[in-house]
Amino acid sequence: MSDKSKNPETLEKGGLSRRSFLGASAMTGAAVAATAFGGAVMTRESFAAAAKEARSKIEVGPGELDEYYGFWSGGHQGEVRVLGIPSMREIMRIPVFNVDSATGWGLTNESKAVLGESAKYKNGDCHHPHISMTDGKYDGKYLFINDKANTRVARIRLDIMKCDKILTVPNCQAIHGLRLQKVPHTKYVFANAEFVIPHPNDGKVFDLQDENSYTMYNVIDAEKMEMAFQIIVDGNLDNTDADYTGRFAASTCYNSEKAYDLGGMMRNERDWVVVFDIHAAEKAVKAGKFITLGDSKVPVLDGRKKDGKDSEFTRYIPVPKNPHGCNTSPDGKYFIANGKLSPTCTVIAIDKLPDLFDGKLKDPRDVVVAEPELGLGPLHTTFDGRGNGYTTLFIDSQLCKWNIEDAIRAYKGEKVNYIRQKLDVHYQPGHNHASLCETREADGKWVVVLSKFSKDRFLPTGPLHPENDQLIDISGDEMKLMHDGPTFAEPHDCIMARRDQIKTKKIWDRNDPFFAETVKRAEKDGINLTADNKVIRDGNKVRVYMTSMAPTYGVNEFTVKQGDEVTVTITNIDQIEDVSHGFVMVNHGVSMEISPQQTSSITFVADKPGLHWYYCSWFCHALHMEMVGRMMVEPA
Ligand code: K7E
Ligand code: CUA
Ligand code: CA
Repeated sequence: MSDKSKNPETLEKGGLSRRSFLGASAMTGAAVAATAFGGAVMTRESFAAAAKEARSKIEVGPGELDEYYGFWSGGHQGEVRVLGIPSMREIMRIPVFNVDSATGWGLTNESKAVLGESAKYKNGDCHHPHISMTDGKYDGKYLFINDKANTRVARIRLDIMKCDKILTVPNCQAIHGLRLQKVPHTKYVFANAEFVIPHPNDGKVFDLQDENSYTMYNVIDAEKMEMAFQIIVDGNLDNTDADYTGRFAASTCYNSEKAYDLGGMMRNERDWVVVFDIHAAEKAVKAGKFITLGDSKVPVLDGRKKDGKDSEFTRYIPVPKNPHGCNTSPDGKYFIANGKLSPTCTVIAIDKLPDLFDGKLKDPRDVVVAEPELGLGPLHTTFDGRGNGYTTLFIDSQLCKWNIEDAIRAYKGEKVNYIRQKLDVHYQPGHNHASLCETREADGKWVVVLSKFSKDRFLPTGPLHPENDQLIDISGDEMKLMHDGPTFAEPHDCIMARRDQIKTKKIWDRNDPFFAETVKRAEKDGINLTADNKVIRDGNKVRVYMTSMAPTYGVNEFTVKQGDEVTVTITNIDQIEDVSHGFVMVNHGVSMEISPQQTSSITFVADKPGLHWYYCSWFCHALHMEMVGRMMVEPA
């Protein structure tokens, strides 16, 4: 460890006092410099010593299970990944906004039904995975995640680890920040639409300063996965989080300028955090005080200031400058906005918010109780449940541990050093996430830091590098780097839950709603899916029903006419855990997974005459290679 990482004083002299704010050229300049010179680096000896100790702590031997589930966003790759902590082993991938060849996600009828209209998009960009909660603790039921690229929110059922609902958020562009209501339970998903657009967006107005150009805060019914309501805001929206009373949520805004270019977005020294009074918004919706936009029936509330006056459900708290992350401390006391272009974090006291909404506090800055200087480029803060925050410093390539109550004392003018430690991370960290940190049960054991640059940490892979997710032990007074974990583009964020909080099924339930529509269709055809092997002709539509049991399909050959639309429906009647089958029709772009007791179906056109083999793609048996069949296509 370098001296710099141990002694905040040194950094104070060498770093922070350089400037209190970064301008456009400084921000880009500093980022480039840090990238080019590799940021701060540990010596080889100190790293080797640390690594030795680390190995004993993170060792999860063959056959042993990890302590925590980690759910990683797959970024612009579009999936969710499941890791074990502390081993950082990848356990599973859950396709969501991408197309996946192994499971047939985006190819099967069941997954296309989940994707709905948006099945036409083959890409996604997910950032923020969050687990549903009851009374401020993970209940293990769902995981929600945003898609910035195509303005969607997805829900994953954690009992089967499959995506079961996708909602395209109307009237908006680019869902970025996403968090869940924590208390009394996750009734709502809160989703920030990032970009300001004209309303209606019909090509007649392009001016972002127009009063009908705005973006909205989106409140989604988590159980129905339907829009509950939307709130128009001033400026734009970046990240969000909710409190532990169920009343408030807060979002950062970096583009209060409503600018369209870099210089414009950095013009103001302060942007803001917008706080939403969810209860007041619900009341306004109930009272019918909303508008609707275009064909959409979603209630829309106006949360903008009018003639300098606040709406009944929003307050704007000025904070420096282009803030990014928004994080609620697990004691429920504070919203913390991360300054990005300011070296500070702004600490907002949630118990002062009722007075701000009631008008007892006149100046919105009165709810700010601390604004500690932490280092260059603070992006996200996480917590250990012992009163400390851990903030990623993008430009400094460090994780800064600081004490929240000491920062509050310093803000009042006391001479206290609130910085506990700075640890080099490799390199340019975005999000960080501590175990259970979004709940009352934050246990202060592990932090994962998601670094954007890996540079020299792994065997080279050509111009495109992996990210580097570092595991840090925070259980003691000192943070200790334990493990580098290369990941593919780009886990913006992750979440960790205790392994006992996630309960999964070993095999499918035959009544599972995931394939209930397919079962209904089969019943209409008079098919008993677990027993029948049958080909049904319906004009130029052919429906092939078959079972699978290692190592055979119930139907080993069928004949169709060139141009027929063929739907193959397979029910895996194996009852044995882990015996998944696949179905691939060669040269037809057809592939799917059929796990024990699951029914899967896929539809394609038999457009080529001749013999076409199909085979099982999931290795299921010593005779797996022999698990095949033939489709005979007669020329039209
Ligand atoms: Cu900071 Cu999308 Cu949460 Cu990336 S976001 S880092
Ligand atoms: Cu069935 Cu491989
Ligand atoms: Ca700004």
